[in-house]
Amino acid sequence: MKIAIMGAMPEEIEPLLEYFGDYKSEKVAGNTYYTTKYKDLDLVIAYSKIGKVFASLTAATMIEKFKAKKLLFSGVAGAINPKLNIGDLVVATKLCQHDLDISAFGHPFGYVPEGSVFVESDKELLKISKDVAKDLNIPLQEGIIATGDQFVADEKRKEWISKTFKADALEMEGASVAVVCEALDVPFFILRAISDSADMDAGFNFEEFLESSAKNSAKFIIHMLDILAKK
Ligand code: OS5
Repeated sequence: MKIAIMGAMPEEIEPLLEYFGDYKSEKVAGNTYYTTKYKDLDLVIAYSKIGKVFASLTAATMIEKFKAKKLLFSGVAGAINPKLNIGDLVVATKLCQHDLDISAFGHPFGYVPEGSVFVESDKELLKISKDVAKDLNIPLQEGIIATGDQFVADEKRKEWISKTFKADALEMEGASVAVVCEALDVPFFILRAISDSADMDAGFNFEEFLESSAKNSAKFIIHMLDILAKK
C-alpha cells in the first residue's frame, strides 16, 4: 500500500528521511517528493512549505500523482488547551479553518456553502494511534485542530479561536489537507506535537522547540507505520 507522509517545514520531515535513509527524490510543481519502501509499505514523503495553499497542493499531488491511499501529517502546533505542554502529542479528531469568514452573509465562521465547518479524521487511523499510544505508554491527546494562514502569537486571537471552534490546538495546514483528502476520498490523520502556546512567547518558543517537537511527532508516525505494515 502507498502511504503519504507530509509536513509543512523541512524540520518536520527530516527525522523521517533520516530514519528511512535510503530514498529517491523527484521534483513536482516546486516541491521535492521522497519515495522509499518500509516493510511492505511504499512511502511518499514531502514537506509542502507553510500554509493552506502549499499544503493543499502537496496533499493533492501525493494522492493524484503518487497514488497515495492514506495520508499522515506529522508536525508541530501551538497549544490552545492548557493541558497541552511543549512536546505533547495531539491528534485531530476533526479540523476547521479559523480564518475562513463569510459571516457577512449570515454563515458561521469556518463555513462556506457546500462545505462544512469541520472535517472529521479517519476513525481507523485514530484507532491505530490510540493502540500505539497505549502499547508504548505515550500520552496522546485527541482534540479539535484549527487551521489558518496566520502564525498565532496573540492571546486574544487564540481565545477567539478557542471559543468559536472549541479548538485544542492550532496550526497552518491541517484543515486544508483534510479538505483535499475528504474530497478525494483518502483517509487522513493529522498529528502534531506542541511547539508553543500561541501567545506572546510563541515565536521564541517555536524556534526553541520546533526540532525536538517535530521529532516527537515523527517518531510516533513511524510506530503507526509498523502497525499499518501488518494490515
Ligand atoms: O507551518 C507553520 C505552522 N506550524 C504549526 C504552528 C503554528 N501555527 C500557527 N500558530 C502557531 N502559534 C503555531 N505554532 C506551531 C509551524 C509553522 C509556523 S510559521 C514558521 C516560520 C518560521 C520561518 N521563517 N523563516 N524561516 C523559518 C527560515 C526559512 C528561510 C527560507 C526557507 C525556509 C525557512
